[in-house]
Amino acid sequence: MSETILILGASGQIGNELTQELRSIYGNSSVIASDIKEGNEEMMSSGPFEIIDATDKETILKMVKKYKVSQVYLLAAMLSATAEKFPQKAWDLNMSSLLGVLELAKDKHIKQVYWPSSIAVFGPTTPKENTPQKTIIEPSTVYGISKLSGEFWCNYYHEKYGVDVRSLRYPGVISWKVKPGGGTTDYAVDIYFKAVEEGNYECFVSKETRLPMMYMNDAVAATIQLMQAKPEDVKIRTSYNLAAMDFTPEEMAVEIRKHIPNFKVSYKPDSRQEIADSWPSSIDDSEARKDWNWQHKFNLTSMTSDILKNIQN
Ligand code: VAH
Repeated sequence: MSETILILGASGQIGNELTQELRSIYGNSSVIASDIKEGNEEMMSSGPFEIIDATDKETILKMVKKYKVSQVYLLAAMLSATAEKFPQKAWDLNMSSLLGVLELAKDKHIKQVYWPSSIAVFGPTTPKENTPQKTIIEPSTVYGISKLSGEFWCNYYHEKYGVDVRSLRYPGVISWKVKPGGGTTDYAVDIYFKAVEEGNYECFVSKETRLPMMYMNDAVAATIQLMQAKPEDVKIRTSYNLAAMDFTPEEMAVEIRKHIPNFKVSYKPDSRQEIADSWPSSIDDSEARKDWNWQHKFNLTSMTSDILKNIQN
């Protein structure tokens, strides 16, 4: 049976690249992109686009019926740093959008749901090294609280109503096509652009801040691989730990200097340092590798050369 996919939040950092990859697999006309604002030229010109607010369940249902949608990818969310500035708005956007889509699946309007969680579910009491799938989860950020709640709503709708909802705890995701908005890990994107454009970067977290990170290519591949896995292989219905690498801004600078020798970094930690300090420094994703054969492809060296090559072109 052919799939028709609706992406909510398609203009965002991950939504944009998921849209392109899904269109290359399922066909441009089978992947409807949507957001509250239009996306980049590549996305807008390659297939159908609708203006949809992810919290507007009625409009989502109308579009599901209009396009006979079978799968919804819900990428719309307010990220960690912005969520600390607008807690109630973040909670409303992140939670009502998820509950609305889960209800559509429960009422059989759609067959499958993808919803991203994050390593932000973990808090300062979580073991920091090789954080296991099941461990202490006491988030200290609004974003982390919304992701923790969302994970257990997903599990509830799966257990109680048989909803086929699947989720990944993304690490910091690094890309060059569409910049992220309002994240704590955004420094790991900004640093590449500033290295090319200005030859120096003022980093808003300390040089020894170690965080789990992943290249966008791997994050998109993992997402689609999970959604295409056999239902019986998806054994975790809260959200899977997902990992590729972990590094500090200083290790990034050393890698960048292999391409831009005089690149300089200064450090001026701001309020995002406290958020970063509450998160793990590395993740154990052995369940994902065991249950549905997850395997990352990019490390800091190969990601850095790929990003700089694309930005400099
Ligand atoms: C953020 N990029 O910084 C997101 C992500 C693990 C971090 O959830 O908020």
